[in-house]
Amino acid sequence: MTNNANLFAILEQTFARSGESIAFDLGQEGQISYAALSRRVGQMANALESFGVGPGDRVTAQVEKSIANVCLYLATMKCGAIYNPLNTAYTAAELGYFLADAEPRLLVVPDNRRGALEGAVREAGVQAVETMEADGGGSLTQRAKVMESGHETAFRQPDDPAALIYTSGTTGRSKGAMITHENLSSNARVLHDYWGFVPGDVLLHALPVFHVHGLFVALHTAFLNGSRMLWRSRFDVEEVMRLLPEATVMMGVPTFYTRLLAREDFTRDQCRSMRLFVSGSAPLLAETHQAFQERSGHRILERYGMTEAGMITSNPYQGGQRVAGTVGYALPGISLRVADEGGRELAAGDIGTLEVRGPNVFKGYWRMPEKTAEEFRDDGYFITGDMATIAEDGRVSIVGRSKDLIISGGFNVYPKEIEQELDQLDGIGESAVIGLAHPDFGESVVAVVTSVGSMPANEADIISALDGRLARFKLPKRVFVVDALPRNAMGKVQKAELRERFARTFEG
Ligand code: MCA
Ligand code: AMP
Repeated sequence: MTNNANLFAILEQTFARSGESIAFDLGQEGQISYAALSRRVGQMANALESFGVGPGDRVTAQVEKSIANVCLYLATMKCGAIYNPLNTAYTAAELGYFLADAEPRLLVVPDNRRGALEGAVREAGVQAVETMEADGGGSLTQRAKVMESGHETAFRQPDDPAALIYTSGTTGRSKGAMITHENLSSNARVLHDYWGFVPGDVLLHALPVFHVHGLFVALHTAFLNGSRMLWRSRFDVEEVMRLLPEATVMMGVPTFYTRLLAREDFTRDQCRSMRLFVSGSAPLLAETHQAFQERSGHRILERYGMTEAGMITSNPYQGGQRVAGTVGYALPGISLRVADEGGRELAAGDIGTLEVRGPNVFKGYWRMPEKTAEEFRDDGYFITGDMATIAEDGRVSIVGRSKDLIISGGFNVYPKEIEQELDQLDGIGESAVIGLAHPDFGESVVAVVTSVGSMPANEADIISALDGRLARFKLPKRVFVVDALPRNAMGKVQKAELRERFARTFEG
């Protein structure tokens, strides 16, 4: 059908052109061509429809990275439904909220999750629960295997949501960002062009596929290019070192690069066929950028984005400098400004909140019109919550965050959520959760608490009490017990003072 804005309608054209060339290279476990991928997506789409999944329905998936998982994502789009991926680290206790909010027609989880979710599934009125395991097997894949591969791609308007991605708020519960087909297709095309993808590019894919970086940025650019992907279920530094000589592009969070640098046997030689290393999701330290160049001969290209707006800025691929500590220029078609709290644009070089407008900016938060309204200006700019400067020539530097957020190894952790859990524990009076510099994760979660009652609070007990309630990456790596939290005259906890006091926690 012409003018179908469904992103899958665009991707299937490159799939058809790419035919028998390899889409996924799984090493010892074989290869999957673009033609085979198309067939599997068609079968999966028919399986989804057999559960009544249609345009506008949500499909929630908490599954490990696999080809079947990618087929599930693509098939959901093909049916015109909305894909809602969840971090595999979330506990069953955390999942209830997402199910109640998203009200999916279909939930896909590993079999060993089903029991713990029974109550939440009933309450949310989820109509079908199917399984998918880490190896891609499970009841959903079984069902797809016996289906026909022919399936017409549903017609979608540019503004129809393709995905619902939860991002935690500084206050209250997570918000589902509605990402439209146009958000995804405009961003994918811009990045494919801006980063100079060429025939024959091979992408090393070691990111998770439940977030924007691995699911959209990496997959979509490779798909548009008909590229082969060296596909790994997670970032394992040894495997990545082994595969790099076959790759031309890798996208990663800063931890990927610090882990490579920590290996003495990581050398220029491994990078001989590489064209581009991209970093994002968290700040890349200038010293990492420098050390990486010295060791590999490559200047990492740092870009900046967020769930609600996809990729926003990028250092230049060609025709300009990649400057360490900056995130480059607004991508084509995207407008940026730095503004004060009232939304007044500031002069070049002044620090303020970065605001963004363009075809990349999401439609709004799922069933939260007030929250959506709060985060947009009247003229359509979205308030990112990142503090930045824009130089005379348009170069953007992220200098901090106005939102209370910790980014640990590329995963976002909202202190408020951890504090709320801590405050419920026996023996804890009050708590403050802060992010501290960490050599591996960039920033790490640390809790500072006061003790009440006769039993003194104990670090190990506190961490194990949180285990099972919060995803492991959110657990404090350290807990300090203090007599009192520092507060200002207004009674507000002085987190900056705590960050200073405990700054050296992970040094050495
Ligand atoms: C794992 N652990 C973590 C993290 N990952 N703790 C804190 N922060 C983390 N990120 C925990 C594990 O549960 C385990 O604890 C312990 O740390 C050691 O795990 P390890 O094996 O070292 O971890 P790993 O499996 O190697 O993972 C580290 C990782 C991974 C490779 C950095 O976290 C990762 O792939 N991060 C990428 C995140 C990402 O894709 N972000 C993009 C978001 P225990 O033993 O207790 O279980 S999209 C975004 O931000 C925007 C749009 C953007 O701009 O891209
Ligand atoms: P998320 O909510 O997971 O989409 O994370 C988005 C946030 O990650 C942004 O608002 C920034 O705070 C941060 N971020 C992403 N890329 C960069 C970068 N290159 N430098 C600094 N912060 C970044």
